[in-house]
Amino acid sequence: MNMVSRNTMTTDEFRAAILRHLKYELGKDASHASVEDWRMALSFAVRDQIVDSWFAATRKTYEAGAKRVYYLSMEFLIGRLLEDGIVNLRLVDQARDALAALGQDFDTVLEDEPDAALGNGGLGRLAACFLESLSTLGCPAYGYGIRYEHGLFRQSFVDGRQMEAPETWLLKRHAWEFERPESRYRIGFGGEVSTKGGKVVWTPADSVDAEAYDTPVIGWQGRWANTLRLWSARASDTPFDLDSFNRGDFAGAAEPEALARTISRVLYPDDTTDQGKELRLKQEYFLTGAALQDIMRRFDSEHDDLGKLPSKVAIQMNDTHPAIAGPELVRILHDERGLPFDEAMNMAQACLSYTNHTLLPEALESWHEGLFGKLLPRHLQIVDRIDDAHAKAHPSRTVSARSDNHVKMGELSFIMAHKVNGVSALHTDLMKTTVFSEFHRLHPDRIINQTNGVTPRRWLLSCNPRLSGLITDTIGETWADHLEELKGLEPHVSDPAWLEKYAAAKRANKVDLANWMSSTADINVDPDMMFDVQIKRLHEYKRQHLNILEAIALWQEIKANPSADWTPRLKIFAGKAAPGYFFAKDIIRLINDVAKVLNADVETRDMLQVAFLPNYNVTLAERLIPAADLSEQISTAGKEASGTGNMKFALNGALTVGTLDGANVEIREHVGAENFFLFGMTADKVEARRAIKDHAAQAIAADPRLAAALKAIHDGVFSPDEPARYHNITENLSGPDYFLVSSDFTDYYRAQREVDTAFKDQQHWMTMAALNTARSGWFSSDRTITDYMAQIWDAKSLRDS
Ligand code: 8GP
Repeated sequence: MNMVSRNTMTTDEFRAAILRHLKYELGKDASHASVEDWRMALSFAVRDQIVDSWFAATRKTYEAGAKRVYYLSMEFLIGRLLEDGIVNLRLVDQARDALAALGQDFDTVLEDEPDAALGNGGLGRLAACFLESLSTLGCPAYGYGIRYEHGLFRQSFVDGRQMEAPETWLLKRHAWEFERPESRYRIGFGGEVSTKGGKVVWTPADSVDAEAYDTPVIGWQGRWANTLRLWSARASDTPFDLDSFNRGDFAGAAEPEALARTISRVLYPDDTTDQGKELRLKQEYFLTGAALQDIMRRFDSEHDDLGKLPSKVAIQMNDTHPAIAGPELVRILHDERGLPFDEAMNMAQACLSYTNHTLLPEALESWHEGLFGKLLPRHLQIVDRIDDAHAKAHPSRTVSARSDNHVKMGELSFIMAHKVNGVSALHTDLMKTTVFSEFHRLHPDRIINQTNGVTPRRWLLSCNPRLSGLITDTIGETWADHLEELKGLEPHVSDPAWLEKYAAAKRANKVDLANWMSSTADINVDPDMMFDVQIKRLHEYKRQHLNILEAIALWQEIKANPSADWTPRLKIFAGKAAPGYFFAKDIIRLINDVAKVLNADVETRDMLQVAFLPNYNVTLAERLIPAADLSEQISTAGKEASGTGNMKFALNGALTVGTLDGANVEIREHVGAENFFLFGMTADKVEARRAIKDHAAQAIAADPRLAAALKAIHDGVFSPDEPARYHNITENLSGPDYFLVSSDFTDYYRAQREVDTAFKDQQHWMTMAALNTARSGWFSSDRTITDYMAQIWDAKSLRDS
């Protein structure tokens, strides 16, 4: 079998494969097939190609007795998979031509696929990029997650307000998963802990079963494929209560199954709200317990000597959500396999590592011992023993995994991991000096940095065919998995003819986006305006409100001086607010209200417009990023752990206006300070600024533009029917203003005017944009994963063996 490249399949062969699936799998005749039928038939034809690589990779891994990486994550934001598969198999031309020969439009068929939103944001999308890079690099790996029936909610706007509806990606047929009824594990909750014959025995009171669904993850050129294994909850015993049914209680009869299924029904919207705490902890143990049973079963099928576990198994905890893996693995090794406790703890630690994704205090998980002990009584005992053992080994320590009657999952993860990593250089430094300073003192070698990355296959090759084509024409095609080769573009940047092609690709992407917005969202814009884009979860620390304040101030300025030489700009926003995060929802509504007023203003609308696109997801990001001129990365310094959208934008030739936060710092170092619009206070200044009484009032007093913008919001200029609608926002920004929006406004406004001036010189702007592309190769997730393999997992590539 040819493992190098799959693009040898001819269009005719491909067409025949599609028709075969349409007929025999879907039972449809071409004359009666719907778009969904065509999408499924195409997907099956692609899937056939993937399965061959998948089996070959599994065989190789067994033959080599190789170490596997297990990536445990509550979120995998995978988005659509069909185009990804086609691109990675290098079948784009064949697929497009085969469908055309069958009278179908390739893009329409791709559009039919639901976007699998099994994650909230950055952490989940990173997990998806990592899986793709693991496959591209040929590192044997599994992703373990939950097969949520409902992913992140669907967002719409009514009168500018966010509405949430369940997301139903499984309502349409899904071609990518294989149900594995034989891989089913019992997951216990509650019950008693007793001692029998000197052994501790946990007898759970309740249980559900976890059933596996496997999705193959194909790497670049189809050379390797790993597995994303998602668990679905089922009733353990009788899913259906026949007695109740026979009594006529039909709802009661179905209850056991319905209750069990609750666990995998919905993605938790975030961890800043209190609702559903118990369900969330159940989900975490459900995922982790199932994954660990599966890992141990696979290990046992290959090895007799338990001592080999750390050399065959690397388990990555994606944030603290799967942190119960520590005590669970100790429980398996000590209670079930009979290792002495200390040995079990050491062995578990040698297998486990932990990534921290946020320093926000409200996102650091901690469970009340009452709840924890009720659901996981044996684990609570084990956590106490782990913590005691750590205390004994480090008598000087002042921090513990058990305090205030809580189990602290960050501390627990730290103790149980042999490596703990942050996701950008700045974030890792801050971990060492803030949340984990005490543990860092005790374990100075444990914290390491692994700056995030993004997969260039999805985030350049697939989403931006025009730019990819130009790159391939210029430097050949090997850049797609050696992204540093983009450096080879640099000498061409000074060639006006080449730069013109670069600019033409960007402009064509903008025209596409403008057409799409006008047909789907009734937003009509001139593609020559600057497309200024902020797309990410709504959060005060990400400061979408700073961006909209700047829009208001600019609007007022244009109105005061309409004949000046303004740089026309469209500000695009997209992003979801957690359903219980009311302040963030108010910011969305404010942006929509401001958009209404500005876009209707005939005096200014040629110079400034605002659009908030609903239902941000991976697919929308793929549409927006290639068309962006300006990337807004404006978080309060010290708050954004890394960001990955910032990398996607730079790679696709958008210039960044940003603070020195997260990976912005490293992006600026790579692309060059002169190709980045910097503003704002640095992380080390933030605390001092916050300590100044009246910091916001002082900033407002010093900047009449800021004062006027806030006053307009306060006076109801954007909410004339309800002038007080946004007083909570204006009061916040002129009072506590924890995220220092007011304090950073003046410098932000200045940086934006610099952006305006720079954009006027298109030749120079495009030079800067192209240099961003040429110098962003380091931000490939292939680089990140290569470093995890060497520095954390001790895992090897089998791709070329
Ligand atoms: C995010 C960080 O906010 C972002 O800076 C980073 O790029 C990304 O992780 C990947 O490392 N964090 C989360 O998404 C996060 O903490 N999510 C939990 C609330 C679910």
